[in-house]
Order: sequence, then C-alpha cells, then structure tokens
Amino acid sequence: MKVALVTGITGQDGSYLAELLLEKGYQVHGLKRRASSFNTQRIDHIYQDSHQTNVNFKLHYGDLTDSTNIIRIIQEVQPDEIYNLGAMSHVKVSFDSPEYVANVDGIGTLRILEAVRILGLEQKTRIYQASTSELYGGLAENKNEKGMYDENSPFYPRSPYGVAKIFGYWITKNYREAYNMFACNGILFNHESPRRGETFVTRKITMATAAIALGQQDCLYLGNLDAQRDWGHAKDYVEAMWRILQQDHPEDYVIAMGETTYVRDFVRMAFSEVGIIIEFKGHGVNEKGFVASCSNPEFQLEIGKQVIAVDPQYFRPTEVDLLIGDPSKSKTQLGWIPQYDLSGLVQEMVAMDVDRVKKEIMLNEAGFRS
Ligand code: NAP
Ligand code: F7E
Repeated sequence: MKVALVTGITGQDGSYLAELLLEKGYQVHGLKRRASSFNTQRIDHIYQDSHQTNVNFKLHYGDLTDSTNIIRIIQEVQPDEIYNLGAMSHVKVSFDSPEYVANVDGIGTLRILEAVRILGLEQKTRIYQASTSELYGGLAENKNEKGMYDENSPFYPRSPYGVAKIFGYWITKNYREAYNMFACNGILFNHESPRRGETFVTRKITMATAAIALGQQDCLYLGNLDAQRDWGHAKDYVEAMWRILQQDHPEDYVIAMGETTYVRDFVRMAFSEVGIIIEFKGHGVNEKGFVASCSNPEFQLEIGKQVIAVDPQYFRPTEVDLLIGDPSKSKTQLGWIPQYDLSGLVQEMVAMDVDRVKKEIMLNEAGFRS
C-alpha cells in the first residue's frame, strides 16, 4: 500500500486530493494546524469514516514553519509521496503579511525537501510542490506563440505570495537536480469548487449570487472587474497532481484550461444560473451591475436594482491582469483530461450555494418558531 503525506489537507485541494488518494488505495496522512476552533469542515466526512472503517486516514498536528515537527512526521510516516499544498494562499492578504508568507510558502517548501534529505529518503519519497500561475505575473510579452503561458515562459511575480512561491519553485527544481530527487512543480492556474475559500473571487461571487437571489443580501462589492483568469475545477486539478508523481521522470507541468474569462463575465455567468441577467454600466470604481431581467419565478428581484458595486479596498498594490495557461504538455504527457468546463464549474458552485442559503433560511425560521 502506498503512503502519502499531504500538507494543507484542510484546504480546498487537500480535501479533494485526500479523497482521490483514498479511492486509489493509499494510506493518507495529513498535516493539520492547531486552531482554536474546528477547521476540518472540508475533510470531516473522511475523518468521521476513519473512526469506523477508514483506518487509512490519519491527521498529524504540525506547521510548515516548524522544521522539528516536519522531520518527526516524515520520519514516522515514511511517505512514498508528499504533496506540499500547505500555504497562505491569498494573494491580497500576502501584501499584509509578507514575511509570514515567505516563511510558510517559500521556506516551508525547503523544510519539506530538507527533511526528506536529512532522513535519507531522497530515493524513496516523491514530492509534489504546489506552484502557481502567479509566478508569471501576467506580463503580456512573456506569453508563448499561442498567447499563453507554458513551462518555458519567464516568471515575473507581482505579489509577496508570488515571490514566496518562486522560491518554492526553484528550490524544488534545485533539489531535483542537486540530489536526484523526484521533486516536481505543478504550475497550476486558478482552480475553484464549492469548497473554495469564501474570500476568493469566484466563491465570493457564487455565495453572493445565492444570497442576493434569495433576498438575503443587497449588493456584492468587488475589486478589479477587468481581471482575467483561467479557471478550472479543483477536482480535475488534484488528478493532475497525482499524475505528475506517477511519471517515469520528474518534471514540471502547467495545469490549466487554456481559456481566460473576465471577473465581470464570471458574475454574469453566476447570476444567469438563477435566471438573473446582469447589465453593467459605468467604468472603473464607478462601474455598477443592475438586474436587467429575471426569468426564474423562484428568484424575482426588482428590475433595475443595483446588485454589484466596486469597492477599491479589494484592489491590489500590484495586480496580475490576465492569466491563461497552455496545458499542451500535461494533456499529451500526463494524459490529463479535465471533466469540467467553466460553465459546469459555475453551475455546481451556484447550485451548492443556493442549497446552503436555503438551508440557512429554513434553520433560522425553525429557530424563530421554537
Ligand atoms: P487553501 O484552501 O487556502 O488551503 C491552504 C492549506 O494550507 C490549508 O489547509 C491551510 O490550513 C494550510 N496552511 C496554511 N498555513 C499553513 C502553515 N503555516 N502550516 C501548515 N499548513 C498551513 O488553498 P488551496 O486552494 O487548496 O491551494 C492549495 C495549494 O495550491 C496552496 O499551496 C496554494 O498556494 C496553491 N495553489 C492554489 C491555486 C488555486 O487556484 N487554488 C492555484 C495554484 C496554486 P488551515 O485550514 O489551517 O488554514
Ligand atoms: O482573485 C480579482 C483579483 O483572489 C482573482 C489563489 O488561489 O489563484 C488564486 O489567486 C482575480 C484577481 O485569486 C475581487 O484582483 C476582483 O485579479 O480569486 P482571487 P488569485 O489572486 O488569482 C492563484 C493561481 C493562486 O495561486 C492563489 O493561491 O479577481 N478580484 N474583485 C477579486 N479578488 C478577490 N479575492 N476579491 C474580490 O472582491
């Protein structure tokens, strides 16, 4: 039985990856930070199983800033594969805590690699590093001939997050070359899901779509509506992570959908899932989104109501304007075929948020009655 250690197991990707690895018959160990209240919502369904039948899932308290626990856990677990997904992953927040991000996202990667080396596991343990499209920084002149970023495109990170991750990228490559380790970077473009953190733009939009359609929120405040992202589904992307570690040779791969969409259009797509057509008027900080029509009798809003506004507090000191990835290598070499397209992703996210808001309304009503 193969043994995997996943850092960031309580996050969006960690939870999908844990499910995938368990399905494939792995024993899965997860690194979990101690928190003052429960933070395991995304993996509770797996964890609850582990009390009954699932003895192949185990959590270990630890933190990527602490070498001692990383060495101890890797020594105890003796993993065949490590997926280093743990990170402070919010680009805007990284401007507020740059040193912390460097420590976790940058040096944290080194701690994992060095622990494997100290323990003499270089030839046993394969390592996946969660690299990111933020490395490219969205510079137009660095795209390839297809107008996309690929494995050979130059990097130009535009945030403390991107700069920390570039250290993670290069130290992974360096350990591969210096110590002949099977250590790979997955350069993943944005991937989302109903489990996406609530402050990332897609989830913020789908949660607000549900709340506005059901009369629980008036207006959604967003930042840069002109940003463009290449959005895929996290479930597809964790499959690519696993495939990267099953190859004969360690290499780095871009994982992306190859299409880019404006934030503004993601808003339109989300609202159209509940039959509401949004019309945008104005520019920059004065741009606003209004209800143009409502075709679903369940979700009726006043025509002309303003539901979208721009709040400059969500702008970043330096922005990555446009990202689009070229997945040619991962498709041919990994045989990776995503199951979701953007409309399938939006559909699933909005449907789950509508269900959740409806449940909350019912619970509140039941609370009032009792
Ligand atoms: P996420 O939902 O924010 O999850 C991050 C995980 O890292 C959480 O489990 C978090 O634990 C953990 N973590 C944070 N600080 C830590 C620390 N000091 N020590 C140990 N664990 C720590 O992120 P995600 O979307 O799943 O992304 C997974 C990885 O891929 C991240 O490295 C991210 O930077 C990278 N990435 C993401 C995307 C994307 O679009 N999603 C694209 C490219 C790369 P808590 O639950 O305790 O906070
Ligand atoms: O922003 C714009 C914002 O925070 C996307 C992380 O997983 O993917 C993610 O980073 C775009 C940006 O993701 C709001 O300015 C507008 O241009 O959802 P996001 P991100 O910054 O692309 C990469 C690949 C990672 O590696 C990261 O870990 O949307 N935007 N209005 C907004 N963004 C947010 N968060 N909130 C807004 O209100």
